[in-house]
Amino acid sequence: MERTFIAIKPDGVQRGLVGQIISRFETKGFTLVGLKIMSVSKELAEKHYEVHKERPFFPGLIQFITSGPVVAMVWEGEGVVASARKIIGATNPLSAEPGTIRGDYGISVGRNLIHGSDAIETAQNEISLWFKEEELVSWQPTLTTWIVE
Ligand code: ABT
Ligand code: MG
Repeated sequence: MERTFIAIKPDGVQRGLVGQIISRFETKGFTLVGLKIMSVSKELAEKHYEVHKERPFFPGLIQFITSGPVVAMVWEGEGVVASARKIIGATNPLSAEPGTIRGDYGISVGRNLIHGSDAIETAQNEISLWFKEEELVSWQPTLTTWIVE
């Protein structure tokens, strides 16, 4: 079953949005299979954002993501990678549609609240970077037949 990596960034945690953000994925019908709050080391941050290594915003990005607790999650469900990106909204919260997380709660690209994997392969890499296999729980919600035909 498809899985994606979602992280509530330090701004989302500090602003008390953890519950509301988790609710969006939960009420959509996706299944939570991994969840932890953590301090992100510089090493983990640099690995996670490795593709942006040469970009001018990289140092600020690493500083930001290591500046406070992050809530790391793995969500499961059919089409969850692309759907989660839609729920999250555009990278710049000012361009993100109302109804998306970034569109509803943010105004700045450097404080965009939440991360979601951008492709199935990226998701697999990010899940193994952030979680050990034994931290993930495979389970079948009893509501499944009321959510998936
Ligand atoms: P992430 O989910 O954090 O990866 O964001 P998203 O995939 O929507 O956007 P990308 B392009 O991956 O941005 C990664 C982080 O870099 C920040 N950023 C990006 C800037 O600060 N300035 C820029 O010009 C760009 C392109 C935004 C993202 N996260 N934060 N914080
Ligand atoms: Mg990205």
